[in-house]
Amino acid sequence: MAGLLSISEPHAGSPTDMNNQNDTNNDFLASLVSDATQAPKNVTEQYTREDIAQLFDLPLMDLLLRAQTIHRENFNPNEVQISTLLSIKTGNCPEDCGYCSQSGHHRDTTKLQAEKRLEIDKVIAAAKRAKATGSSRFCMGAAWKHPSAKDMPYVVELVKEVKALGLETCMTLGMLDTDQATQLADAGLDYYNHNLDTSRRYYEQVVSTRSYDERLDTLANVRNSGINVCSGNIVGMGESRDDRIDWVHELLKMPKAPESIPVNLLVPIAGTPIGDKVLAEGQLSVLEWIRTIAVARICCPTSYVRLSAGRESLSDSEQALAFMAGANSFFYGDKLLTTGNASQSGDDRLMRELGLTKQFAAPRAPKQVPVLDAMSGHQSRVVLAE
Ligand code: SAM
Ligand code: DTB
Ligand code: SF4
Repeated sequence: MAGLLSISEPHAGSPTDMNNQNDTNNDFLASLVSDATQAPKNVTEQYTREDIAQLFDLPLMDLLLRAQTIHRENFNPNEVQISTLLSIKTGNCPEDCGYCSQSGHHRDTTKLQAEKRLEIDKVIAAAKRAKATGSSRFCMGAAWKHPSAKDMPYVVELVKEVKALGLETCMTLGMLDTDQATQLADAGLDYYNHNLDTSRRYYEQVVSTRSYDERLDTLANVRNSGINVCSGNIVGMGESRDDRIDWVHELLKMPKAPESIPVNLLVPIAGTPIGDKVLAEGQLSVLEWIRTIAVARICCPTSYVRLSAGRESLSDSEQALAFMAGANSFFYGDKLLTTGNASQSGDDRLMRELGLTKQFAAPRAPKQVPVLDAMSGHQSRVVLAE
């Protein structure tokens, strides 16, 4: 941080000395530099809502420099984590998320073909292909309100089989109760994705069938089970900058920031209420998405920040700027869940041109300990020891 201050300080006699705006910015940057003699503060104490708002307001170059500096303090800046997505149950979702192709509420207009649960061997075949291409994490998504009791053995089996391939596992299946989170943790699930999507205020314009507090409850259940938390947002749904600020603030109000933060850029899908509105009125500037990435990087310095939906429409330079802003993860492979992704060959070329290398998988190795039956002395089951 001290390095950043010296870079950001105006040089003596430079024109910036006379620029009040820059003085204010530099004062702000200086105020964020921690006193090396103090114990490190946790993120919740470090950034207030006002701090987050000021970060968003910084001139873009100052914001990028600060984000890149913090990125370098916490990660190898030229290494990226890559994940491959697979939809294991597509369409006809009972939730009414206004951006989503898979909601049963919009099926007459999106015309998305719903599908049954994908067979286990097909999922494993896709996971093997993902591993062969160099992906380190395999993320399985289902269009459910929550998994049912009969879905649990299926998803538990998937976690075990995908992990056995040496891949990290991630699932996004809707809401989880404590028992379901524990079952997935015991199976060794590495990450669970459940997005807040936006601020509490704007959320009511987006979803009516699942509350913001229910999302926070699921995230708490995931956190308490020992699974890594993946929780992000969507930028460009018609929300204001205040909503993006409040979303970052929500992450900092959690007991611990998510380990993984997907920052989706809305893929406007014709036939969805939000997609149709954005297609008619125009999309948000990509630079605002890049700002959001930079602020997430600064406020959650040790989290992976992921370029998620929306990359297909971006230029190489826009993506390079997003990595400069501190993103260090992205979805790899030609498809997301129902929409296209940037092509794999294009991503390979971009990584070569940017000098980025793929991070290796490091699946969570749950420690298994035998539990002995007190009467018989036989091992009756194994449990996770954290
Ligand atoms: N059904 C599960 C759920 O919502 O909890 C998991 C799948 S859902 C598709 C995962 C996330 O993808 C959503 O929370 C949303 O943030 C993101 N997403 C869905 N449709 C999108 C779109 N059109 N553009 C950008 N992100 C989208
Ligand atoms: C996340 O935040 N983004 C991914 C993942 N988590 C599951 C999903 C993006 C979906 C984009 C729209 C689609 O393909 O249907
Ligand atoms: Fe269902 Fe998830 Fe789509 Fe919402 S985002 S409609 S919960 S699949």
